Amino acid sequence: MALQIYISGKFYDKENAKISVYDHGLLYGDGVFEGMRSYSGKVFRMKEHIDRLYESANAICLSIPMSKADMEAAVYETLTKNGLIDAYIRLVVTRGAGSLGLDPNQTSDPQIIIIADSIKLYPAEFYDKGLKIVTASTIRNHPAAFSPRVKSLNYLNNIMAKIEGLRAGCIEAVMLNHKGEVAECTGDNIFIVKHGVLMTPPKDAGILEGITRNAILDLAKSHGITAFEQTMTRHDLYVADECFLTGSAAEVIPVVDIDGRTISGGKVGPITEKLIAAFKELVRK
Ligand code: PXG
Repeated sequence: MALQIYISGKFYDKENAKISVYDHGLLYGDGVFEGMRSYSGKVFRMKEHIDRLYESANAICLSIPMSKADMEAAVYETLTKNGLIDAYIRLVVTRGAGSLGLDPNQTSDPQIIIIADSIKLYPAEFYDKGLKIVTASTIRNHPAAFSPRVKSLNYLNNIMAKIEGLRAGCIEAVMLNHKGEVAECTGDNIFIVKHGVLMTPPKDAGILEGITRNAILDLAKSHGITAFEQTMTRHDLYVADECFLTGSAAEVIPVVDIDGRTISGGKVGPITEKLIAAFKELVRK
């Protein structure tokens, strides 16, 4: 059976799952989304993802025409319909179809799309050997322009940084904020370890407050690892003892080279290893 895609209350075969070319989600990137994971049939930190989706929607003055409880039920229905247990779930809410022109008041029917598909992680070798990443010259969205805390359908900034990374032979790239401080990667948050202490840029560095990031901060505490939010520069990355990235799709992935500087002796560090194991255990629970 073809993959079943949920669109606003109905299921469609993958090849027939379509929305209007007048949808402002397409025309202007006017919409919000979430990416989450299910493990053994249970969605990891579903409430946090749904809350962030509704917060993102509220920030762009988009009212989602569905309750949070119904949204959660629709996510599980999509998983069940596709017989998926361990899956990646993409939730998208668009402004809906309207007339040409920016005016959101000329749109109607926000579209709710749920895609549950098999998991696409980075190639397995990177989890063992670690990633090489570079700093992109494209900075993260200026918080005074449009908050990077909104998970909107406007990802071009990050895509430009991703292209820079790919052209340098890297599958992820570090993005700085408008002050030149480390913000995050194009689709992942960043952590470093220095002298046994775990650090990650603060929310006000202009980042998406990742749900995996928060899970790692909690895990560090419960495993006796000192962890805090810390403003950092590229230099802090270069002299770090360990570095790793977090995201719903990536989970926890080690970094061993940043802009040509070897981190952690080119091997996965001990605290990174400990947290990878702790995260695996957490999602299995
Ligand atoms: N920063 C950015 C900019 C992100 O987009 C994260 C951090 C990690 O957040 P979570 O809550 O997932 O721990 C993200 C989210 C994909 C994909 O399909 C992944 C993300 C965004 C868009 C697409 O690989 N990661």
